[in-house]
Formats: sequence, C-alpha cells, structure tokens
Amino acid sequence: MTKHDWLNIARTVFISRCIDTIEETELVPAGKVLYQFSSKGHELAQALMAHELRHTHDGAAVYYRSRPFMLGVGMSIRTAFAGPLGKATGRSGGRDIGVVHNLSPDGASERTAAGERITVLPSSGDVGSQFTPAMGWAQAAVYRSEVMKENAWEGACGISFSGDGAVATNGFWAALGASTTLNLPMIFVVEDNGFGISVPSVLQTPNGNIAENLKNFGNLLVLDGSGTDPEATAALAKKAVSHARARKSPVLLRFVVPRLVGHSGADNQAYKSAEQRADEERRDPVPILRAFLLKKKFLTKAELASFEEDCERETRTALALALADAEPAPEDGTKYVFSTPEKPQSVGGMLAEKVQLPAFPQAGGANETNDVRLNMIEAVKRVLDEELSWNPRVLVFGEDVGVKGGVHGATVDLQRKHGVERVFDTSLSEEGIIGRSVGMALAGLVPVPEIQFRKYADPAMEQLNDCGTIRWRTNGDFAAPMVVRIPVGIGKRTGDPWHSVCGEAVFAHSVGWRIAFPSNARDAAGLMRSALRGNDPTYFLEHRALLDTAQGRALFPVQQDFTIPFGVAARVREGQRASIIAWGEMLHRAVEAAERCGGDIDVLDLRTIIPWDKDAVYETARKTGRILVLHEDTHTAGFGGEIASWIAEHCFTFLDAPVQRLATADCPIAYHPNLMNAAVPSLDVIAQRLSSLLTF
Ligand SMILES: Cc1ncc(C[n+]2csc(CCOP(=O)(O)OP(=O)(O)O)c2C)c(N)n1
Repeated sequence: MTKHDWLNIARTVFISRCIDTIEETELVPAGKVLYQFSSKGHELAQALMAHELRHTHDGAAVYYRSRPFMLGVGMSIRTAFAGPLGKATGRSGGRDIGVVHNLSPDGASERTAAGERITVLPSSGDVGSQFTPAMGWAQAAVYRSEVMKENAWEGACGISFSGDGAVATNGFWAALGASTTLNLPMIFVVEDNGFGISVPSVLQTPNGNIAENLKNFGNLLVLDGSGTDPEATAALAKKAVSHARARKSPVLLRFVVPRLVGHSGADNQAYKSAEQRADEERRDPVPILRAFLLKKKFLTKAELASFEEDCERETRTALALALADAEPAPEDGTKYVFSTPEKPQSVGGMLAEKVQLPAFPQAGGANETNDVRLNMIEAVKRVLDEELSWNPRVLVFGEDVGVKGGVHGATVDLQRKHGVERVFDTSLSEEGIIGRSVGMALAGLVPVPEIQFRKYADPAMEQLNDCGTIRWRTNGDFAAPMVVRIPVGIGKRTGDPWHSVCGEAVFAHSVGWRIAFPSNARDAAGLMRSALRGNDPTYFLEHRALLDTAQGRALFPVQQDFTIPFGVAARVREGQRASIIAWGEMLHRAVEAAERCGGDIDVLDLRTIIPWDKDAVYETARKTGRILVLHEDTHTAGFGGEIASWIAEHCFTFLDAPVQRLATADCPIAYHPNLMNAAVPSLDVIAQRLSSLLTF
C-alpha cells in the first residue's frame, strides 16, 4: 500500500472519530441527534476493508457500527451527519435511524471514482438480518457473470459486516451454510469487540472466538487477527478479499477491536470493569495509527497535526451544510411504500436496469381459442416456464424445487429444461431462502422462491418484513421485487396445524408487499404474470385444495400478454339480494352457498388482498345492502374485519343488515376431518348465515 493509500485510510479514520465525538459531545446533548451509535475503536478495520472493496458490483451488507466503512466507500460526510440528524437529505430521508445505512452507486460522493462505487445493501435494525442478503448478492454475482455472461460482474463479492453477538443469529448460520456449500464469493467480516451490548462473546460462541470454532468448517477460509494494528489488519483485509474474489472459498475474517464507548448513547458500560476499560483504551486504533504514520515517515509530527486539523475542518464544514439541510416534510413520510412511476428505484429489480419486456403477441387474436383447461398447479408451472424462457433474470428455487419439482409439483421438469443454475434446491432455511432472494433482487434478478407451506414462512418473517420496507427505508432508492410462492390452507381431505395455515392477515400487515390469492387457474396465470413483471415484492398464495382439483381448473390464457392487474376483483355471480365477498378456496363455497340459497346473489372474488378492490366492494354494497365477508384465515383480526369495517365506514347508508363475517374459528387447524370441518366455514354454515342475512 502506498503513502497515498494510507493517508486516505487515515482520513477516513480521523473523520469518523471526529463525527462520533461531535455527535457525543455536541449533537446528542443539544437534542439534535436522537439516537447515537459510535464506531470508536472499529474505524481502522473498516477503513481498510473499504480500501479493498472496489469492484463496481461488490455488495456490502453493513450494520449500525459501519460508519467508517460507509465513509470509506463514498458516503459524504454531509450525508453521514444528515442521517442521524434526521434530515431530508439523509439516505432514508429522515425515516430511519441515521446509522442504518444504505448507499447506491449514484448516492456515493463525488470524491469516489466511478469504478469504485460499490453498493451498500439497505441494512436494517435487526441484528443478523444482514447476512443472507449479502449471500444472495454473492450468488447473483456468480449468476450474472457465469450464466448471463456479464463480464462486469466477474469477481464481485458479497460482504457482511457484524459484531461478535451477531454470530449467534439464525441469519449468520443460514448464510454460512449456503455460501460454503455453493462456494460463493462471500466474506463474513466479524468485528469482535467482546460484547453484544452488555453480553460477553463467551455467551455467543464457545470460548468467545467464532474464528477458532469455525477453523474446521468445510470450504471456509478463516482469518483471525488484530483490527487495530495497521499492517496486520491491512494484510488480513487484502487476503480475505483476494481469496473470495478468486472464488477459492468464502472467508470468515475476525477482527479483534475495542468498543471504546457504550453500545449506544444511552449505555454507560457499567458492566465493564476498570481493567477492561483500560485494556480497550490501550487498543485504541487512532493513536496506533498516528504512531504508524510517523514511524513510516508518511508524515512528520507537524504534518500529522495539520492533517488531523484538516480532517476536523472538513468535518465541521460538512456538518454546517447538514445542519442547514431541510427537515423532512411530514407528507413525505408515507411515500415510497410501493413502486411509483414518479421515482423508480436506482438499485434492484428489472426497472433499475431498464429491462424491457418483450412484445408479447396481442390478446384477442385467433390464439385465444387455443386456451386450454388446466389445473391451478399446471397453470403456475406453465407461467413459470414461460417467464423463465423469455427472462434470463428469473430464478426459481426453494426446498425440493429442483430435481423433485416441488412437493406440490409446481416446478416439475423446470430444472431439466432451464438448468440447475436457474431452478434449484436450497438448504433448509427459510430465512436463507428469502434473505437470498432480497440480495438477488437487489442485484437485478427476479427471484421466485417457494416456501413449502404457509407455516414454514415463520422463520423468514424478519427477511419478509424487512424486504417490504426497503423502498420506504431508502427514500425510494432501492427495491427488492420478488414473487414468493406459498401454498396455503387446508388440504382436500385433511388438515393439521403445520401444513394447513392460511394466514393472509399476517402478510397483509407486512408493509410494502402485494398479496395475490387466486381462486382458479386463469386468475393465477394472469396475476402471476403481473407479479413477475411488476416492481414490488409479492406474496403469491396458492390454495392447496385448489391446486389439482376441478374447482381450481380453468381456461389457461395462452397469450402471454394476458395479465390481471392487482386490486381488481372479479364478480363471479351477479345478483341483487345480497353479496358475498371471498377469495381463495372459500370463493367456491360462496358460489355454492349462493346457489343453494336460491341465487340472485352478488359474489365477489377479491383475487388480491393487497391492494384490494374497494370500488368493487362499494359497488356491491350499494347494490345489495347485505354483505357477508367469508374467509378461511382465523376470525379475530382476519382480513374480513378490515373489509367489514371499511364497509361500515363508507357504505353505512346503503346497508339493510349488519355486515356479517364468517371465518375459521380462532384455533389451529386440526388433523381429524371432524375437527377440521367444524372449525372451517362449511357449506352448511355459510348457507345458514347467508339465509339469515337475507331475512334480516
Ligand atoms: C434481532 C435483534 N435482536 C436484538 C437487537 C438489539 N441489539 C442491538 S445491537 C445488539 C448487540 C449486537 O452485538 P454485536 O453483534 O456484538 O455488535 P456490536 O454492537 O458489539 O458492534 C442487540 C442485542 C436487535 N437490534 N435485533
């Protein structure tokens, strides 16, 4: 490394230290920074990692202590201040804690040369959530260079930064397993300061040293050493990056660093002994770096003093600019939850790279007569096949999805046809499946992960929830559109608490996601095409009792430009006497019940839960004045409650009867059919409820 390199690194270290001191001593006491996280002690290791990571397509997933790294890869000092100050110019526009970082190549400061602008994936406040998106980015880098033959992606890496506490999280192990089995260019940087807030690292991993414990892990280079000694730290950083870039194996790099202040501004460190504090002070990288710069004769004492003064001056100039920056406008706080044409994301999905859809043949031509009746599962498979065929960015994966073709059969033969790189099995980790999808989507791919059954999305909820808020959290700059396919609901003959959960209401609460819940093969095809070509993350719920039954069978729209927009319900029966609003499998029970009660009932198939078609609901309420909302998800706080309350609020004057809700009892789905059928709304119960509604 040259003198120039070292001075650049020193600048990052000194400026980061200066920012922390200004925050701690001025901005926090003045109430201008409301939540402070210091990087004191971690600066040198991070600055050296930033120095090594210069590939345009590197993707780093950082954590709240990563500000030195952020400065090193091009976040301006002004932006670094603007975040914690909550300014509109911060990377989240004042929405998120200033140290929950992200950086798109466009957002890097002018100081960074174009070729050095890596992407910092939107981080989140959830410790451990950074690992699997970084692993997904690494897998995408390999895919884009080796399968899509994009030379620009060759050698790109995924990098995660964390503390020693984070190595106990599910995400760490999910990413470690996947990246080592797939030999991904992935670097796990663990900055071990001995504590996770107050909890010592011996409670996170045996004897407190994750590197020691992973020495015999398969296909992993383990590096372990000082994160404060300039030359030793630099050597470790260089070795880790060159090893991963060359695809020799993933790397775990543990840097031993001190945490010189409390976990956050509110932490007084009473749990550390005086000896521990003194030992940490002795390991402070700043005086060590000063001594190194003098010893190497990069600077004289006087030059060093003036260098540090310059750093402080630059920092204060930027602070003045950040302080003068605009505060966020209150009305902006709800912007960018979903995709909007006014602000396409600059990173993630097809839109950021302006991928054009092909000119599909026009609908309505002679081909439409070729529409064939298909089961819903066949329709899903066929759309996946079509989209895989025209769109090289589409990847289909999950547990048993590859060779076997999925436990429900939705991907049978797709691997044989499209190759193992595009349709593949994953390790048994739902967090890994969804976190990987986030990284892939951010890297411009279109992931279509399968979660085997609704209940098994539970381990992925952190990644799912965080994915949904990426656009909002980054002020519209990033998005991770994907289509997560999940079979839901009871089976044809039986159920149980694990494979038969419906649970769309939980998803309706995960902000930023669209939800499709089709009742037949045709709608499934049209909605799936919309979702796969869309720009928002989408849950695609496939009801198990419709997958291969006559109820779900419908004419498959062979023309590939046949799509169904989200938020448009279908009126499947026309009537005047009452309305039933339903979706999924319950839609079919609604139709039967309507017929059993003499017909002339409006039956609406909502088709999508988010967004849902308020206009159609309004219309039907105005027309019939008697509404039954029916669903398979449990009753309390089920989505039917949302619709019923909306009707009460907006359609009250049209109503001739109280809005009725019918849903599964508030208990798990049971195995024995007697028990299951008693809990889920049966045809008899629906018909009874409808009759009483009609006679109210
Ligand atoms: C999932 C989750 N659990 C708990 C927390 C609260 N929390 C924030 S930081 C932290 C400790 C992390 O320690 P470590 O990984 O060692 O990083 P360090 O702060 O020491 O740099 C905890 C428990 C969180 N943010 N996310």
